[in-house]
Parts: sequence; C-alpha cells; structure tokens
Amino acid sequence: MAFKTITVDVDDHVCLIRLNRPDALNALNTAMLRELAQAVDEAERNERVRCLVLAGSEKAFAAGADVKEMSEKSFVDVFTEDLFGREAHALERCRKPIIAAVAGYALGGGCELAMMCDFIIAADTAKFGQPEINLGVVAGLGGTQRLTRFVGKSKAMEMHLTGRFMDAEEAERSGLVSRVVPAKKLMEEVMTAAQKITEKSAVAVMAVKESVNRSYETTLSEGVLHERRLFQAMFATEDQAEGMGAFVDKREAQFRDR
Ligand code: DAK
Repeated sequence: MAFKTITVDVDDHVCLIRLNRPDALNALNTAMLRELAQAVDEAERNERVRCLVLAGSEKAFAAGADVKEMSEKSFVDVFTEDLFGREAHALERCRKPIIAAVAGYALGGGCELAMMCDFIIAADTAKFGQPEINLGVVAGLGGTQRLTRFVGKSKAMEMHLTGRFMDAEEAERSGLVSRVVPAKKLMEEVMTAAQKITEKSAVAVMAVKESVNRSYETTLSEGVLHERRLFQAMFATEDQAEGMGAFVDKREAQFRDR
C-alpha cells in the first residue's frame, strides 16, 4: 500500500522505513504512527524481511509527537483514543530486529521511538531529548522508563526535568546509542549492520532479541535461566549443527532458519 507520511523499501532482506514529514521535522502525528505500525506489521509478516531499519532525515529522526495535533485534544480524547498506545505496541511486539538510524533531532516521542528499537546507531549530528516538560506534560511513550534504564537515574531525571538535549557523543558515552558515525556515513553503516544480521540464523536472532529484552522484565537469576534454556533449545535446530560444523570444517556457515 502507498503510505503518505513514511516511505518503505525492502531490499536484500532489509526493510528500510523512513519517517517522511520533512516540513514538520518528522513530528509524529496519528497518521504517521498508524502507517508506521502497519509497515512494521507488514515487515514482520514478510518472509523476505530479516531486519528492519527505522530512519528519519538528515535534520531530524523525529522532533517529537506532533504538538499542533496534540494541542487540540482533551483528557477524554487522549484517554479514550489511548493516544499512540496501539501503534507503539506494533514496534514493541515485533520479533524481528529493528535498528534506529538517528541523525539530527530525536526529541520527545522521537527519542522514545528510537529507544523502542533494538539498538540505535547515531550520526554525529544527533540530539536526543525529552523536552515534554516545556509543554507542561510528561513523556508518554516510555521515555521516563526506557531513558532511565539506558542512561541511569541522574541523567534521565535531568533531561526530563530540564528538557536539556544530549548530543551524540554524550549519548554514546552514556550508553543510549551503540555507536556514533559521521553523518554522511550513517545509512551505509546502519545498512551494513542490518546486512550482517540478515546473514545469521533467523532463529538465533529471534532468540537473542527475546533474551536481551527479557533482562528488562525479570530478575537476574530468572533471566539467566531463561537464556540458558534458549541456548539449550538452539541445539534442536539445524542451524546450530550447521554453525558449529562450519566452524570445525573452517568454512562459511549456510544457515537455513531451521
Ligand atoms: N510538533 C509539530 N511541529 C513541529 C514539531 C513538533 N514536535 N517540531 C517541529 N515542528 C515544526 C515547527 O513547528 C516548524 O513548522 P512551521 O512553523 O515551519 O510550520 C517546523 O517543524 C520546523 O521547526 P522549527 O522552525 O522550530 O525548526 P528549528 O530548527 O528552529 O528548531 C526544534 C528545531 C526541534 C528545536 C524545534 O522545532 C522544537 O523545539 N520542536 C519541538 C520539540 C518538542 O517539544 N518535542 C516534544 C514534543 S511532545 C504519548 C506518546 C507520545 C508523547 C506523548 C504522549 N502517549 C502514548 C500518551 C510525546 C510527546 C512529545 O513528543
């Protein structure tokens, strides 16, 4: 289907979704979040897709939820519509890996969207922030929870309370992003990372994602046990035999997702 606020391209097993509202610095409105949720669902169902990439433009990943759209809403509107709740679940429940490619502003809902992805690669131009406090509200897409887990209480609290932006270098130092690359090389680096993931066993990739995410939801001992069971379960796959056999034979593994 043709989308109006995003673009979607599937190439070489990677689904690249770009937020595309350049006049509003990719501010997330209802239409865009619905299209994004649909695109993620479609990529999840598309057997050709083995990894997703979510990107914005050079100037902005996304400058937040659309303040102009939100400013018209009442409590009853946002409560009964469950503003963005359903759309956010599409990303949260996706079992394929999603990489966020962040250049420019990733603010408010934009920062939260990037944090919902599995990891963030940032351009040296990236700026992260949770400036909802300046609008008289609090973050609503998980920012107080996820940013705190990424960067710790002190930095998260400062960013949420003052609205201060964090540059790419500070974001890498604080563990918010996996690495920073020159803006001109951002998409090349992200697509190379995505490509590497597509070459692995999709079963093992899914298990890694599930296990790392588990660490946010459970105690250490339960998480370690869950990981051990997943590791053991991998021995029921052909890909485990292929991967280890290929290592022993000194050849490239040919994974078949079986
Ligand atoms: N919403 C709507 N339009 C935006 C926007 C936004 N968040 N950010 C930028 N724009 C628009 C500007 O209005 C401007 O449009 P025109 O005036 O040209 O029509 C255009 O994009 C270019 O922006 P600027 O002229 O301001 O560009 P600058 O380079 O001077 O400044 C900036 C860039 C990013 C520093 C500035 O635009 C800015 O401060 N933007 C707002 C950032 C912000 O406050 N973001 C947080 C929004 S609140 C929830 C889920 C999510 C949320 C809440 C609830 N539930 C599930 C319940 C999330 C809330 C938020 O994200």
